[in-house]
Amino acid sequence: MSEQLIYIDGEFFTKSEAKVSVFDHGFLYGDGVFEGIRAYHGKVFKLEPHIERLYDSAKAIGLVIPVTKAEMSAIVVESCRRNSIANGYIRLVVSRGVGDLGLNPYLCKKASIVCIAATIQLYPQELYQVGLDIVTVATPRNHPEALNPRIKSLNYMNNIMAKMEAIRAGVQEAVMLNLQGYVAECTGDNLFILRNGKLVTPPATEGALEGITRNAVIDLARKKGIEVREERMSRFDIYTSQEMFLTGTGAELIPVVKVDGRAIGEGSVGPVFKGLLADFQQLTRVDGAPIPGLSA
Ligand code: PXG
Repeated sequence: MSEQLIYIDGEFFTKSEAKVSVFDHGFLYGDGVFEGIRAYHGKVFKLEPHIERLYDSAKAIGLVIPVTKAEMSAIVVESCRRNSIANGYIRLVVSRGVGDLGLNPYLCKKASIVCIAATIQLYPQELYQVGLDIVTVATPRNHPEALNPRIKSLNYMNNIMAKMEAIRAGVQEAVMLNLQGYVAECTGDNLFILRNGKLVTPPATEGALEGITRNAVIDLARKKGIEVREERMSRFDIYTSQEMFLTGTGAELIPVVKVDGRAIGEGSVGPVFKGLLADFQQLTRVDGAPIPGLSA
């Protein structure tokens, strides 16, 4: 395969030549925003909502993106085309750009755009069949008035600290609570439980990113006639649920069978999850912005 081509500010560079300045405030301060997007079957899945969320995140941190949404969409599609990525993962990053040493973002002249089209696997394949064992961690999700979790910012320290706690506890993922002690989300995924026949997920206002996979699953469940509620939940609700699963662009849909040592339901992957996974896989076949030459 020819060398990977990475988009930086209007040009494509080979992987070895794709470099950004050490004075970029994305590197110095985590000052910027990003999206993780997937391509399936030659189409960029849910491209429009990802682009919308990127611009909303940028708006919230007062960052002006120097291209239009249509141009940004074209950058993503072209990155996939040039790298022959029909099924893969796209990392789209907008940083504050090159500035001085010193926080002042207004000294950064122009935001920088990077797009990497590649592949990703977040969890070992077998965990998708047997389900995850996860724990609640002590690190609370960021307070929304400090750094709103609805912003997909380049500063993932909060999530990384939680991920470290999980790994040190011998598991792969962490349930994060908000400062009130209610369930928010996992480190890079939203979470759902099935309780009394209804699917429940925390509202974004409880300290979660409004996940695009999450929203797709909500739509699919409602189409199936499953009642879905965006409702505040506590760990009690998780422990006493019949099923649980996580959603995210990286993780896709992955079942959870144990939380803090409590088996969820029967402690095995449940039927509602299996049905939604099949529907999601079907959706990835039909939804998405076609990549020229790769789309069936
Ligand atoms: N919450 C957080 C904190 C996330 O970072 C999600 C929820 C799910 O959102 P989407 O829109 O993807 O359904 C995310 C997304 C990675 C990785 O490398 C993480 C995400 C996406 C892709 C890759 O760990 N997180």
